Amino acid sequence: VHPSLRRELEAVVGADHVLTDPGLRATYETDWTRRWRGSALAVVRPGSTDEVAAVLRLLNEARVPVVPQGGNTGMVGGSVPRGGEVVLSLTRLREMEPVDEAGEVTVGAGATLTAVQEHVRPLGWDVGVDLGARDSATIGGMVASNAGGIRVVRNGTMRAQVRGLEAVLADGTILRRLPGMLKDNTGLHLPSLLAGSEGTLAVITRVRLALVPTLARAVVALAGIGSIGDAAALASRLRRRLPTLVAAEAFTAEGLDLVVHHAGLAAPFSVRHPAYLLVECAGAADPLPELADALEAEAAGMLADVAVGEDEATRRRLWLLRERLTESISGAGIPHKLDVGVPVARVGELAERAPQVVAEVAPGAWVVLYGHVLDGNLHINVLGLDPEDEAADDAVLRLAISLGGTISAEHGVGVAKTRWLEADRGAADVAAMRAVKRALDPRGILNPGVLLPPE
Ligand code: FAD
Ligand code: S2G
Ligand code: ZN
Repeated sequence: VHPSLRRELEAVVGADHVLTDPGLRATYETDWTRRWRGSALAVVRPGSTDEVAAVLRLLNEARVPVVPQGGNTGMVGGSVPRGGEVVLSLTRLREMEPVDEAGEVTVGAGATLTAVQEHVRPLGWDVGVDLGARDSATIGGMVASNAGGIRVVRNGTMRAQVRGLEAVLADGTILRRLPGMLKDNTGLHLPSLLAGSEGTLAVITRVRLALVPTLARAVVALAGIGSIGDAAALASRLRRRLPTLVAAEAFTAEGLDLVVHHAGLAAPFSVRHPAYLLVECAGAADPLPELADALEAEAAGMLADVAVGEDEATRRRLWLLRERLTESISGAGIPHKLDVGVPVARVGELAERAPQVVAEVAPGAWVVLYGHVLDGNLHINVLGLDPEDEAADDAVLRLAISLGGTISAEHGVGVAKTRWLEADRGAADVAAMRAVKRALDPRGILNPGVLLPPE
């Protein structure tokens, strides 16, 4: 980085927070899946909203591109440099305000999900979104990528949790509407616009979250089932009966094999079933009786083996079989992770056909399927591919589009899926997105190459 620019950056954030040494930059330059990496001009770590504004003003003036970064747990290569950008790490913006008894809290963009959970749960509140990366994923990154996770069927995605935001535009302008209201009809809604913008429209510095009440009683059931499609169909019928349903996840036997092997967890049953359905019910009273009745009434011979967890430890042990899939797959190689969505009624067809379309173009590859079935969201992870070979990605993403679905249900577009954005959203939508991008970041310094394909 040019010495004068470096001196100006150091004058804003302090020399300790402008990293140019390759060794110090390294952890900021490779994504979690290890599929994307690039060398940053520098890593800059502002300690306040005003410092973010001053840094962006400098970089916008110098036309230096910026990659905003939170916990760097994103799955689509959007949080790491492609080469020559400044990585703007928001992890120092961690402060959390006292919880408002109306069930809201304002936190810094760099606060991790776990930190916020620990901050609000003792007061009887919880964050509506939960996901396996909770210890590293930051609230700012979760808003920017509109994270989904394991509670969407009950609480919606991250966009639905955001009551107010503070963010900084490329030229250093600070936008702030933090008190936030559930109903606020005063023109364009900033939180909706920035949620899912993946660091391309503004840098989020503070978030006001609407919280959900903690539910005193919970039960988890894990069952062997014939297929992912059966799991989706049964979960839909359970949702109709069970207002206490908060999660419905499914995964295949191949995934369980990896978790047992890599995470060293015990298989839940002596028999290896083709697929598994995990559901969680939670409420003020014990939800087990109604779950048992619903399974009795709706499962009609579809389930083989059922394990039930009532106490915290058993529930956690059952969840780990699902939550350890991501790291277990990464233990087996560098996966091409295709997080796609289809209408729930077509989840079965997607699960059937995805391995077939992959086999046609990549005979040596193998597929691990799992996901949030009631969100219509499967994570089609393909292993055994050359990182540069995107034939399997193309086949799966086009399959999702052909089923009336989306090329990204929760992880976003990043750099991974820009090639398919127009095939999914159409030229008109992409043009409209470009118009908004040009308006808010006219010099195009915010995360170039992410979300919108190069013109
Ligand atoms: P990063 O990875 O640092 O960045 C993500 C994107 O947001 C990038 O484009 C970046 O430029 C931008 N960004 C980051 N911070 C800011 C900011 N303050 N302002 C503006 N832009 C910003 N995701 C799900 O949706 N559901 C899941 O169930 C799920 N499970 C996961 C499980 C594991 C084990 C792992 C490793 C990841 C999982 N993820 C999941 C993916 C990831 O955790 C989410 O995408 C999360 O929202 C990323 O947060 P982060 O702070 O790590 O963001
Ligand atoms: C999950 C994590 C990323 C992946 O575990 O729900 O979102 O595809 C995923 O493994
Ligand atoms: Zn997921």
